[in-house]
Amino acid sequence: MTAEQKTHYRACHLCEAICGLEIVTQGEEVISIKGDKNDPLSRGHVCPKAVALQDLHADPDRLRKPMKRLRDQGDGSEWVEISWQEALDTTAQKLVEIRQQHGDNSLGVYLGNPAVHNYGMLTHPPVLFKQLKTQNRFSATSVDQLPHHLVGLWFYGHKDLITIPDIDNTDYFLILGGNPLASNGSLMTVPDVRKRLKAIQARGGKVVTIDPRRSETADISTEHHFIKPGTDAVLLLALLNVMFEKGLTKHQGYGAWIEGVEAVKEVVKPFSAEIAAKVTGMSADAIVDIATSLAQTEKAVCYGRMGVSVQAFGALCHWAIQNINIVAGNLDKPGGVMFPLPAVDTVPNSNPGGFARFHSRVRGLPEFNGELPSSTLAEEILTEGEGQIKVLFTGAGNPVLSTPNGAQLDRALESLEFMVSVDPYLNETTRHADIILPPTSPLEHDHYDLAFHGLAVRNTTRYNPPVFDKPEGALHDYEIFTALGERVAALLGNEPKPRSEPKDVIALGLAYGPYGEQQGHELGLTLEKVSANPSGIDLGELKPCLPERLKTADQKIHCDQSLAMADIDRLWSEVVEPNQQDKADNELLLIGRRHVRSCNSWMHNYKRLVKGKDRCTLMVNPADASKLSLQDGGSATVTSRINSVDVTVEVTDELMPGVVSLPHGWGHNRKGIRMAIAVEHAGVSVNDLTDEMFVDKLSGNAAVNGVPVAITAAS
Ligand SMILES: Nc1nc2c(c(=O)[nH]1)N[C@H]1C(S)=C(S)[C@@H](COP(=O)(O)OP(=O)(O)OC[C@H]3O[C@@H](n4cnc5c(=O)[nH]c(N)nc54)[C@H](O)[C@@H]3O)O[C@H]1N2
Ligand SMILES: Nc1nc2c(c(=O)[nH]1)N[C@H]1C(S)=C(S)[C@@H](COP(=O)(O)OP(=O)(O)OC[C@H]3O[C@@H](n4cnc5c(=O)[nH]c(N)nc54)[C@H](O)[C@@H]3O)O[C@H]1N2
Ligand code: SF4
Ligand SMILES: [Mo]
Repeated sequence: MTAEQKTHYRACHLCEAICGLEIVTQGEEVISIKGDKNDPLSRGHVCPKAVALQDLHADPDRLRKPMKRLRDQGDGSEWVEISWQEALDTTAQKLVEIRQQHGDNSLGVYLGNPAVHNYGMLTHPPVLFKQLKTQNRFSATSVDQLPHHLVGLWFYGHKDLITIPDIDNTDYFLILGGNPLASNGSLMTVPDVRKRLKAIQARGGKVVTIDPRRSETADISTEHHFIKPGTDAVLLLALLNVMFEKGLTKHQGYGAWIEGVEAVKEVVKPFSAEIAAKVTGMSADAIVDIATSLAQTEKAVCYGRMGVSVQAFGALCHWAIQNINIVAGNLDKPGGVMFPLPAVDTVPNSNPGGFARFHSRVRGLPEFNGELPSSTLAEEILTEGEGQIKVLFTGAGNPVLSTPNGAQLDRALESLEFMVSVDPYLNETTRHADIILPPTSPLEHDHYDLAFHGLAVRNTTRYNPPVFDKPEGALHDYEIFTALGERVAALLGNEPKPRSEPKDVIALGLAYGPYGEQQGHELGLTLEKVSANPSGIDLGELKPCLPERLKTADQKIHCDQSLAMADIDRLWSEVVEPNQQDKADNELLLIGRRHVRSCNSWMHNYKRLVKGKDRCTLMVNPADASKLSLQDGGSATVTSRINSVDVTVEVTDELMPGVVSLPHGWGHNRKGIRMAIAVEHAGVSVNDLTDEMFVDKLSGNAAVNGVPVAITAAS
């Protein structure tokens, strides 16, 4: 007898767009995955990755049982399956033992990006880590959106108060260093961004993209300007200066809760459109036009993402972006940048974050929100002395491929006394673990987007139960944290702190949230009510909420953040008037890129996503290719301060002269990886070239864009 077909509704957790899916299953099998037309946010949109969810679920390489590495046998790369009991007991024992021997900070923790897409990995890690406090905490945040959190804290008083473009109402959308057509949007949860960008143009508005590459987004923009990588801060300060000089400012309309604009006006004075033109490679006319348009278009947005966040002036760029939106009167206004109000609002009751309360042991980089920059992880493992990391916990992270100088980290991990990874794959990072604890497949647990509803261009909410039953004996990510927490508590003689299931946390969050039953809101949301609407519930457009929602101590916004303003000197000396002698003649600047069929380092094991043309290529402009005698399809050696790597060349005028681009997340050709398809499509890791010493000195965030490299033709 064949099993009956069932239709399930669930949001896709693979990227920030959180598209609604309609998934048909039969028995243990997924029959089809389509867009859910009734999802009020995604309206039926999906990208090619959604269908690969079934490949992820069925992947024979996905680990189902805990694994132990036989470190002392042969070359140390043999693994055996062990019981959960043994895996959890050994892990808890080692964590406690090594930490007792070497001190609190001998424990390092790295949590990666998928943790944010899997709500049990947001609610439950504290069950373990509240007992194992350490200053050596790291995450993908410091190779990503750290500057956004920092300006959230500075301007609005909470790291999670992040301004989001009101894309559906704006008439002028300036995008710096973001390529939502490939990424499906970031710090802007925006399914079907293409349609929404086209709609801006259809209503007579403009989309202006500033990017060293004519990206897929640039291609459908009204205007695109090339910019020399790493010079955006100069452009942004010039935009501010032009607005002040032309008397186009509108911040006066907000009232007394905006302070410090005069000081901003003073510090940006040296940044004329002409100077910015010279430094960035844009024309002065274009710069004046953009500044004027931002200020004079009734509804306008200035938005910056990876290209301006993960570069040497990431924090300064985002300080300037906040000020541009404020000075142009576009903050907290329909069609400008707004704050979503999610159904489970974590802002009121969560830690607002803090900055530079302590510093990394070896290099003295600042913490943010209790985490140190990931660029310092390897040196904290390799440098002897009090506080050296001896035991590492990774969860949903692949820092060997994702963080600068991954090659160094790859070596460092082998020197640890013990490493444990909560991860479904044996990959470049987890191959160094002593124990891998694999969680259930995403389709085997329920789903609520605790993070991304709070970053979305429209307020909506949805909760979905698991598509498949949990296999016998398997554990969800959150259960792994709970089981470890209980064991560690027993070993330390602490009372275990039980935490209710993630679902119960959400139930409370919904009922007491801004649309909740307990708040007397007309929608009266409860988990029950949300569950009864599996395609999600529309909560309406983003609405103005300032100054009421400000979390700053005095309920005001202070635009003149002194740490950012002090960083302008560094910008001047390193970017406006750099010492030309420091620059090699044949220097090019390396940047990253994303492709819609990929997702960071871990979605290359599914045939349907990796088939076709090689995507891990070094894009080079034709003029540079000819100067360097590089052939399209040929091979080149790329050399940075730290390393040399051979890559396949793709000659294209998409890139501006002097700039080359290589995507990240590749480089699967390492020994002992158990991802057969990924290994066949290995590519090279750009983070074997990026430099752990090249960081935004203000925030400590990595700088993976604008890395100086030299290139020669390889045989
Ligand atoms: N398909 C796919 N989607 C993804 C991901 C993925 O790997 N694949 N990853 C997800 C994650 S974790 C994130 S954080 C988001 C990121 O989302 P985005 O920020 O939209 O992603 P990128 O494609 O990296 O876009 C960065 C753009 O910045 C440009 N750039 C590089 N350097 C500079 C510079 O110095 N100045 C300027 N102005 N531009 C520069 C690049 O050419 C590129 O077009 O995407 C998410 N979505
Ligand atoms: N050069 C360069 N480097 C970059 C970037 C860039 O643009 N250029 N982008 C940066 C950005 S934005 C980010 S976010 C980081 C990402 O950095 P990381 O988060 O470190 O890396 P990922 O590739 O996302 O690796 C995710 C890991 O989580 C595992 N995983 C997947 N799903 C689950 C799950 O449900 N549970 C558990 N426990 N594990 C799971 C995967 O098997 C994989 O090992 O990379 C950064 N690195
Ligand atoms: S755009 Fe993102 S959320 Fe939507 S289907 Fe693709 S991977 Fe999933
Ligand atoms: Mo990211």
